[in-house]
Amino acid sequence: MPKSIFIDPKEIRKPQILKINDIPINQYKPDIKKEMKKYGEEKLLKIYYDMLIIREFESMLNAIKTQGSYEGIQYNHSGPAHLSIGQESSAVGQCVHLGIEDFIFGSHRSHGEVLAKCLSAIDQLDENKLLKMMKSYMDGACLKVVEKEHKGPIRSLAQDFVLYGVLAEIFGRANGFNKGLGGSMHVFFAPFGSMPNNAIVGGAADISVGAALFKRINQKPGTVICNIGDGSMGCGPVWEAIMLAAMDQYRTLWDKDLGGAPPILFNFFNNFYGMGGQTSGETMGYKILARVGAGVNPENLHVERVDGYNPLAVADAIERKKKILLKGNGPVLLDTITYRISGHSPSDASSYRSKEEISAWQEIDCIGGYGAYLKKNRMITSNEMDALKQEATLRITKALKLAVSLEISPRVKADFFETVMFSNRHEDRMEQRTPEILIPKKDNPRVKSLTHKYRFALDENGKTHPKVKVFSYRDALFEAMLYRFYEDPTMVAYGEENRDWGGAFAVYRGLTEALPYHRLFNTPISEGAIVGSGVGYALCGGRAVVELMYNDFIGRAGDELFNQVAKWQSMSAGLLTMPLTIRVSVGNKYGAQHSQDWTSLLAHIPGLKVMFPSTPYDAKGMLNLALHGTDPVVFFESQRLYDIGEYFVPSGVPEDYYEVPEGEPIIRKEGKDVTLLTIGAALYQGMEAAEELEKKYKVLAEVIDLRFINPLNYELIIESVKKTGKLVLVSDACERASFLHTIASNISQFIFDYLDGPAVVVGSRNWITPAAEMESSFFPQKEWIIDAIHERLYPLEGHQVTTDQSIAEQIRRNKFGI
Ligand SMILES: Cc1ncc(C[n+]2csc(CCOP(=O)(O)OP(=O)(O)O)c2C)c(N)n1
Ligand SMILES: [Mg+2]
Repeated sequence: MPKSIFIDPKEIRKPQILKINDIPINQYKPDIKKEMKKYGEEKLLKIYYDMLIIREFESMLNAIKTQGSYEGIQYNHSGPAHLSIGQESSAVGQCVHLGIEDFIFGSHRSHGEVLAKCLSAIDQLDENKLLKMMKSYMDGACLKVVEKEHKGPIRSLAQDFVLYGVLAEIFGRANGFNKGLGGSMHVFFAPFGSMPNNAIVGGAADISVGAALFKRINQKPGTVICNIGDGSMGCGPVWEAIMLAAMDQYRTLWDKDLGGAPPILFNFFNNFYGMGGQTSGETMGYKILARVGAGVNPENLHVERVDGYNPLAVADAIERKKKILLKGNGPVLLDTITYRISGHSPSDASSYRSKEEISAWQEIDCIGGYGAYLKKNRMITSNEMDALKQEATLRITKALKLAVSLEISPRVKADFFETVMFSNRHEDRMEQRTPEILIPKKDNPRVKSLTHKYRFALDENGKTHPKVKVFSYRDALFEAMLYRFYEDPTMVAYGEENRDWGGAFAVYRGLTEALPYHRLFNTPISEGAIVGSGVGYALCGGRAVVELMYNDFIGRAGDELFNQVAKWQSMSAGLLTMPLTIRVSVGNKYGAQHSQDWTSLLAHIPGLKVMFPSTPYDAKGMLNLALHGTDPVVFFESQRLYDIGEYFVPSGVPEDYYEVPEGEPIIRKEGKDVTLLTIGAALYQGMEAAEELEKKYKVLAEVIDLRFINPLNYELIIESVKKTGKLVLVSDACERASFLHTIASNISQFIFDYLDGPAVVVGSRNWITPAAEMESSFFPQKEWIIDAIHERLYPLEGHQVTTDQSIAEQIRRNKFGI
């Protein structure tokens, strides 16, 4: 807690009654005169037309999915299609007051939202600019297809471009907006402000907050709308996102000139169902979703329930809420009521709702209702309506014809995936401007104190310098952070206890003095939102470093790591980059829930770079590397290592900038008899074992510190094992399914003929981590390594085992799942 905010017991303990402000529900009053004045006839008709286009698009997909044909065109689409028939007015109404700079993120049911946002952007853009954007998008691949078939104005061409780009994406084609790598549930078109859509219910929430943070912190125009369903109100990350968005500090502590809270609107398209679970009355207790806003802050999140069946009611709400957001007075919550006439997906038999209910909503259909309103006010005739419907059908038919053809719309080749898993770029700065820093580097108290420290751990006599005088692993991480903050104006770092506390383990001590609040801040204890907002920040083009105190808390950010951080570069076909570093710390001494090494879990996730330095030299060089790249990095650190100095590079940790080459393990001690490979802090047990092997048994172990889990160059390991013929692997991760087994298995396959015996894996026990005093029975010890070599690889002359590392014991443990 910052010292500037005083918690006064006298105030806090006073008896009071908390009053909650009223929450408006469906307060919009249609008034055609006012609406005409505000929008004009052309715009009011365009709203109708956009709704028709979306309805026809979704109806076409429904026909394709259920009957395999539409307007005589046959196609079998095996992928998903979550349709929004019935919800068109809420999507189109939302975009009426949105500019291109306003972003929308969405869910699995977002075809309509993408189309609505793109169609509205087309109306706003100058034709030349529009053409330029279409020409430059994927080198014009998508434009070329629709251009051939098109006559007429550029805006009309742009509509075809959007319909085809979205449909080709849904069908998984190379000309789709994300080259077919996103598909139905992830399609987006960033140039028009339609941002990634998420197949994970509620997944867009924290990402959207990150995008809004990016806008606020970097003074970008526009707002961010997070479109999610009513079902997502039950998702933890959605609540976490709301908490992060509603922090007081934006107004109490951040620089006033910045403009206040991040401009984020959580819009719930409330169709009253999450698949079949009825949210109001069955799976939730709020009765009216809007009520939730009352719990979050004194402004009730400016919450309202809006009639999403009237596009003009939605437009009105967005116009008013946008003003609040732009003034920095957000966040905002909207409960936009709507109804999906279509099933959750085309296979949905609607067994959870009555025919009467569906009919009742069909009777007040949002397109029919709005059409009748226009007709009543003499803006359109029945014939004109028919003509518009026909035009919509023709357009959709044209897009479908192009999208189903494998000749016109091929798929990417399988090896394309290889090229988009990582962006592999190096960017000194994500934007060209001067970083916001408060003091010159040399005036920083920590920088000053570091000048007095020994940058190599040992003195001339080989004795370790006193701890307080040694430049440590923690100091090394600090230097990498500081460097990048002074280079990259977009860089932010945040997480729990990141500011005044100095980072959970004092890595950031000294950063508080150097950086304004908005570049380094504390967050709620919301690991999901910490990581997820990092995703949103990064995919908008900013560099973020987020910290999870203990790697044991990764589970709290599980979806964010598995499905968001790791996947958005490739799901966007490389259109997005992810310069996001997630610092996590492997604990010890704190028992079962704070002392496990989770590297193996992360190793299994495609799309992540995973690093684990074990020396100060590497800590700095590897964090420099991570903070220079454009890929997501999970950066493991060890609490056992924060205090240690550099023991391996005699010239010490350089003061200047340097990077460790990516994916390259390093030899820590040369040897010829056995290769001893370690990950993370296990290096030090490995070194102890190597020394004893040499001293007692004349066995020269070659110790390799893996450093990188992914990507990983096996060459050095291969060379070493070719020389020694023997491989022992050690890490603090639990033995079962440890990443060590992957390396062991790969080496066995790559150079089987060179091996004298099986690769020997020594991991932690498959238990809970015990109390500090008993940790040596859990984490691999020097004795375990030597005993394992003796029992499983080759006998060491005169060796007496003190632990049971035998094969029989391995088999016994597995039998009991331990
Ligand atoms: C985290 C997660 N849980 C479950 C699902 C399966 N699922 C897909 S859509 C859906 C219902 C979502 O309801 P809601 O958020 O109201 O959106 P709607 O489908 O009504 O548009 C469910 C349970 C999922 N995709 N993600
Ligand atoms: Mg729903």
